[in-house]
Amino acid sequence: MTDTRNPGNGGETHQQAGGDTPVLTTNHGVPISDNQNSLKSGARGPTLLEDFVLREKIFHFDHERIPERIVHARGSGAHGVFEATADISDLSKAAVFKKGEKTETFVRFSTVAGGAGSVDTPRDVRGFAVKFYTKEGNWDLVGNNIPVFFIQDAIKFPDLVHAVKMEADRAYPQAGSAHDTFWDWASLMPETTHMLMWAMSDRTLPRSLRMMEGFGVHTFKLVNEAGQASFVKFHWKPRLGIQSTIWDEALKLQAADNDYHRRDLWEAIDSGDFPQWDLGIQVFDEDFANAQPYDVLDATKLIPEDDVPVRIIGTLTLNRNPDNFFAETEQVAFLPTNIPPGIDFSNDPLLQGRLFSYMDTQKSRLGTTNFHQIPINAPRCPFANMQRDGMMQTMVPKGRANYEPNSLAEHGEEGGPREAPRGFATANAATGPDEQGDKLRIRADTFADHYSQARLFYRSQDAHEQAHIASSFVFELSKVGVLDQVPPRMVANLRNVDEDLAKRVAAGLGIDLPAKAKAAKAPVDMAPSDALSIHKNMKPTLEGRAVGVLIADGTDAGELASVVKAIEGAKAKAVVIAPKVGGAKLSDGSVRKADGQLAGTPSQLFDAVAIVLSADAAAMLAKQGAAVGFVMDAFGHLKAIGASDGAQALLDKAGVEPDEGVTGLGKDFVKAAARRFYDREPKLRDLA
Ligand code: HDE
Repeated sequence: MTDTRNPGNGGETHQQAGGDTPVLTTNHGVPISDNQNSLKSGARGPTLLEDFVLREKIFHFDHERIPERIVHARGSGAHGVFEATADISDLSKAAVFKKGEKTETFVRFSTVAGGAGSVDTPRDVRGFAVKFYTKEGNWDLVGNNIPVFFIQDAIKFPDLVHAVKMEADRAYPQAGSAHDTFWDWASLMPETTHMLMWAMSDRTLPRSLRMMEGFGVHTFKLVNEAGQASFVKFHWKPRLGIQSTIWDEALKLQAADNDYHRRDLWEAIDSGDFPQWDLGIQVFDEDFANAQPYDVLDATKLIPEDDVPVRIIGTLTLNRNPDNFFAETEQVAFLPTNIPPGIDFSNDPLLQGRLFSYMDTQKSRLGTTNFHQIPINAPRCPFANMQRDGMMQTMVPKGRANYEPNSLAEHGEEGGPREAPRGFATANAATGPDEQGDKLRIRADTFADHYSQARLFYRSQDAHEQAHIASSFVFELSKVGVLDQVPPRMVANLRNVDEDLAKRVAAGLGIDLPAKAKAAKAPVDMAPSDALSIHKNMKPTLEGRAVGVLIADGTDAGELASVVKAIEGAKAKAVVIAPKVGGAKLSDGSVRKADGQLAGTPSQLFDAVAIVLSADAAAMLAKQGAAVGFVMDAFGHLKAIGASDGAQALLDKAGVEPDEGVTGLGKDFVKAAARRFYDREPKLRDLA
């Protein structure tokens, strides 16, 4: 039905309730019959204070925002399921690990430094937080896409975050570490060096949230039924392999699509292309821990996979997009303190600080101690205790049993819940030797080596990756403004990592090589580890990726159809781009609608491009910046370019030189499209 009561003046096209369409009401259930006009005294008179419909609507709107997360403000979430695939009952009694057990999950990926409205592709660490709604309560594995952290002790976290976020007086830059205060602080904190190597590598430029690893970072413990504990590190291994963009591409992605990662995740899940990760564990004991040259309680250190291989114990599948961003992704509250029996904390001083922080931050963000009752946070298993009341209490406990012990049941009243026969108290009984001693503000000597693992990381990279790291240091330090002392201080630290790296960064900045910084403990050489390199772990697959297919009037219909078929056959998305979004008239007279307009759909959005043009169209497009840029950037971003014979004029104009990655449109294109051509890079840009 259409509302015609106020013809021509707001309301004439609005649907009214009836049939399946529910009635619009206030928050208190009063029906609203006019949602277009406020209540006035006379048609042109003042609005009346008694208009509770208007007041309630505006009142609620005024309070729609809650404080954003102090870190990790920008995030994307998805529902999923975790299936345990290995029997590790000898290690942990946790129900979530029972072979065959399926556990509902909610995952939130995030950038760290930027605000909620910032872009998806800055150079930044990514959060990888997983909430498992296990039978024995929620387990939150709140990790990152990098296995180590900037600092060793929680007491330094506010300094780190203040330094990296926008500067206090000017409120810029947003979402980036390339500024004075971050590098001032980092260069004074040698313990950041290992994490800085990761942060300056392409790990912080993921191609997709679906193509990055995740790590629990800290050493945790697994506890079995007998109460025996083992140390454990958690790893998420993406089924699609690791893939990163390169810096120039990431910069241009910020312009092309602010929501690049969020959209990619949403669309993949929406189309049934469910992203998957395997959960791996590195398990070791006290003897192994004591034999290492680093401390396993130090979150700036990893355990090389060559020393303790990663054992796969389950698979996470993200299979459902949130119904509502605010209710789920924004309100989800991760707590590292959420662990079920069978998993336990270690004494890592960074982890210990986190155990305090998260509960606290949720109260500030969500406004009430009852945030656990919000559906996305509530356990899926029953929960009951004597905690009562508080703001926004939604549960209605019956009876008088709000204390324990009680004997109310003896009189036939509800006595309420009682202690579990099996739970944390028993799990904690034997989780490693007790550490005791004087009360001290001190850091163990075993935390003193800040450089060996930074060196290990750098030396485990291939030559292209090393060049990217050196160039990132140059770029970031080149953005340090007035603080002249900072770049040399940073390079002085880098001399402890690798002399060649330090020289490259100094040369790139145009500064003299400073004296080596004094190391708290002299670094040692560790055996390079292939697991630390992205390039050594990329999967030569097009699966889950996207290829931009550029067409124009005159494109050969057969060629287009076969290249699209080949791309889709390789489980990738073929996205057709044309100068006009209405499409292009193909050689057979048919019109192929475009998925994107050339001017607004640059090639950085794709993993490879196919240029399917007639000679006339190529000559015409060679005069258009968007078309030339499309091809030039694809080449510059080291992507495969498959081209029809007719496309040559455009390729020439874009400066494309023949190499392994420049192919025709046949099978060799789809094979090439699964790769990046890093060997091309030194010919195209000066890297440090
Ligand atoms: Fe966090 N961190 N963090 N963090 N962190 C937060 O909690 C904090 C650390 C991580 O998608 C906050 O709910 C302290 C390491 C992720 O909702 C806050 C310390 C790692 C997320 C907080 C750390 C992380 C957060 C902000 C040092 C990787 C996003 C909002 C002791 C292992 C979770 C919130 C989401 C969020 C504190 C260090 C990962 C303020 C004090 C190390 C993925 O509580």
